[in-house]
Amino acid sequence: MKFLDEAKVYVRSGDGGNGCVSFRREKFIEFGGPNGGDGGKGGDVIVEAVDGLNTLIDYRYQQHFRAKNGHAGMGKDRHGASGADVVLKVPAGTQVYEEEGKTLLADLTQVGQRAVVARGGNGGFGNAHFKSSTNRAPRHANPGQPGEELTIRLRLKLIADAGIIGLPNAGKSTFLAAVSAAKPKIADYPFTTLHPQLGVVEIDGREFVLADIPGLIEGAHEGTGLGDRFLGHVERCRVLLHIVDGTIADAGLAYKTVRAELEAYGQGLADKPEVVALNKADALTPEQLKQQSTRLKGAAERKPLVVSAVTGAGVADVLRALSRIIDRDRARATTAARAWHPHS
Ligand SMILES: Nc1nc2c(ncn2[C@@H]2O[C@H](COP(=O)(O)OP(=O)(O)OP(=O)(O)O)[C@@H](O)[C@H]2O)c(=O)[nH]1
Ligand SMILES: [Mg+2]
Repeated sequence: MKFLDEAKVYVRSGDGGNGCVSFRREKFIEFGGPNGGDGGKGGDVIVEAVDGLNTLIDYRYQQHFRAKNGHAGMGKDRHGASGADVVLKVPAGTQVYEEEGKTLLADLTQVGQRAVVARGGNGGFGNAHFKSSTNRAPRHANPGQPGEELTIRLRLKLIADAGIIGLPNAGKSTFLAAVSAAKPKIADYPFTTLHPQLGVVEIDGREFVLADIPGLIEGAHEGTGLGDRFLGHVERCRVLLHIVDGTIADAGLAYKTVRAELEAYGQGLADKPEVVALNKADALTPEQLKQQSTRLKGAAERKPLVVSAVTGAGVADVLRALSRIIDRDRARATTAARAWHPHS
């Protein structure tokens, strides 16, 4: 299933800085003691779940991440500075696996959660550390410890915010392709889409994930066509985009057919907020458009948005309507989560 976003990245934590061998050398002080400082710790590689990210797309472009090395210790008991950490920002819901993808290293389910995936090497002790009653002038220091290097696999199970439903050939995939970088297969025959597709949509500076699923036909809940099993992928969506083809005989009937399948499927799908769009407006005469719009309005009990997925007309209004509902729902979900975890 294409509902997974994956990235493989190479990470390396910083080496620890070396400890220093040094002795006090001052006028009038004979046999100055050891004063070599410790090396600083190497930086860690950290993966952190942050707000406002939906995909792992950034990791397609940058795949190497190194934390900084710790600095070496110096004379006069000066310790080396620690190396800076490097933080990989990922969306909540990202899992970190070792290279083979079998061992789970971290599961970042909530914004703010962090996990160290490669620990920086410890700095070496300087010779001041080794001073003792029996050895007042130690001439050795420890080297810093090397950092760790490994390849990790980031995995994000994308959860669509909005799901497109409609009869086969309605233009669902065309719509997804028009508003995102997704490249679904589009063709002039039913059941072109055999697997759900996802795209990330941006409108007015906000992002959301839109899913395109195979078309539904009458009897889908009994297995007709591709059946309704793909509806499982939109069960967790915050809103549905119902696309109706304006070039078919009766747009109102098309709407009702799909709604009946939603009802039959259950799982609360029929109760989700819905944005209704009459598509292929470019292929209709003004009279046809008016007629179909009226039929659809009668069936949906609200005025549909009119669009053309091919020319792009009206598409932005649909995205805004979806985005508004999604934002409202996200805000509600956040409030509910706070009430549930009052101290997080
Ligand atoms: N004129 C016109 N044609 C469109 C428009 N949107 C889609 N089409 C055409 O309608 C046909 C079906 O489009 P798809 O996007 O594959 O339809 P779908 O709903 O994804 O179909 P399935 O995956 O089979 O369920 C293609 O030939 C598209 O070019 C539109 O706005 N105007
Ligand atoms: Mg399709």
